Amino acid sequence: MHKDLEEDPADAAARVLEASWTGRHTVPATGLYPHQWSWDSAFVAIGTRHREPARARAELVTLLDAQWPDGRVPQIVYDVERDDDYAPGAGFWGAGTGAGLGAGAPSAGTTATGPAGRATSGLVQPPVHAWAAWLVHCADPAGSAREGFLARVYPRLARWHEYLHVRRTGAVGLPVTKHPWETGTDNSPLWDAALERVPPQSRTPVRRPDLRHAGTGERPGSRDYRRYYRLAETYRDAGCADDVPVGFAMVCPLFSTLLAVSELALARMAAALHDGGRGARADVHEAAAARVVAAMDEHLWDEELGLYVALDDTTGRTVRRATVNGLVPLLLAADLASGTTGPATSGRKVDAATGTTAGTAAGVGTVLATGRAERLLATLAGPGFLGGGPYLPSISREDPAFDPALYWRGPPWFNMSWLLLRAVQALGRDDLAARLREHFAVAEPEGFPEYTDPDTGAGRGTRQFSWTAALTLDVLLSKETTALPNPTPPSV
Ligand code: 9WN
Repeated sequence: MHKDLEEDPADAAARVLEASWTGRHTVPATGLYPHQWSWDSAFVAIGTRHREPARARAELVTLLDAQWPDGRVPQIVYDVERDDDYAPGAGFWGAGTGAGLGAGAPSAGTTATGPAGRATSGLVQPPVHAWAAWLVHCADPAGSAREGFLARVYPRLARWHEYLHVRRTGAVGLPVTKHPWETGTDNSPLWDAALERVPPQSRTPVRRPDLRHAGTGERPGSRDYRRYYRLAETYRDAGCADDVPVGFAMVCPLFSTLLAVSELALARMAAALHDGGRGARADVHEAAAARVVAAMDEHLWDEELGLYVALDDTTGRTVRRATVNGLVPLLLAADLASGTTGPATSGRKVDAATGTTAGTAAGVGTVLATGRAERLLATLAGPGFLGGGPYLPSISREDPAFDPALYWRGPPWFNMSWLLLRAVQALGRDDLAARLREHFAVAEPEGFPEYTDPDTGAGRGTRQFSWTAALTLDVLLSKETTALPNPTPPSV
């Protein structure tokens, strides 16, 4: 576009989202990712709510319509018309044929089944949905009330979390991911050692339509892909039953944090619905969040690295690698609900001035153990992350696997910049917030890329990527300073 006709970045971001809207959901990218992805839709809704709140609500409702009877919210809801454009497709999961898992196969023993009539993957993605639903509600409480949005989504989100707590909770009391695709950070070195144990052979031939849209040096290698297929096949062939070991069972600090934040979002929803006499229980969700945070503090903290790490649930050993996943718990270092819901059942209070946590004083929301917030802030500002270059890399620059081009092994991602931005804003660290905002300044000029170079900010991966556009919109338009704000009062 000619300089004089340059669009406002918020308008440009909104146009990307408009172009990727199918009428029921938003695709992450029209070429590379032509279906509905679970956590992408949550991030998309967080941005869309500012200009099209009804569309943001529809985005989440569409996803939840594909929820499985066992409560899981699937990683991918396929558009069967585009099945050749992404692999593995609906056919891999036996869906779209009317006979497979994702199409509502009859239940046998421990076999899990998908939602009738919907073609989905059997895997899941990080549980950011309840948090997104609360933010969507807060942006337009009147529209939300008119549609009965909270009453509609709350029970489904509660069942999704119950699935994670009951079917996916591992030895240390934290949710376990069964495949790197479930972590959302697929190619992170956190999964390398566990993936090494998976034979790099699959019965299904590996197709790579993704390489039509991104360079081979930016995507996982073919050996990794064969392992991805093998693992997915093993899980699928066990009927996606969670009591059958598949050879990969990883606890991730990012996944766990999002579950805790989302539990607190459910607590806010429960409190709001309770007024309507629906009997939803805020204290149950607050207690669940507190349990997750306590388990993270006990099992995932790495004193030497100064952040949280992953844990291999099969061996019980931690994976001592410094990644952005391990910084995201900083979200739990602030009093998320900002003292506006009912009395707290748990949690340790953060000192607003220093950003540190102190003792076990009751506070609304759940915060990390003493001293952790300070350490995390120091690690974030240190040479591995923001101290080493302009943008927040996906893994520490000091990690031997750091690669500025390869996805999830170095390049900064906008959802990670957004999560950390929300965290430091809540802690009043304007200096770090300004640094993280710089990433969003390159989004529009670079064509809303999937991720960027960590030094130059040049776009990498696919372009017109929906969550990049959505979260840029949120950074430009949101006035919120806490993770779980109050509903916007109606304008007079
Ligand atoms: C597999 C859709 C998804 C994101 C993930 C990202 C990437 C898929 C892939 O794209 O994963 O789910 O094919 O690489 O890693 O976070 O949800 O945008």
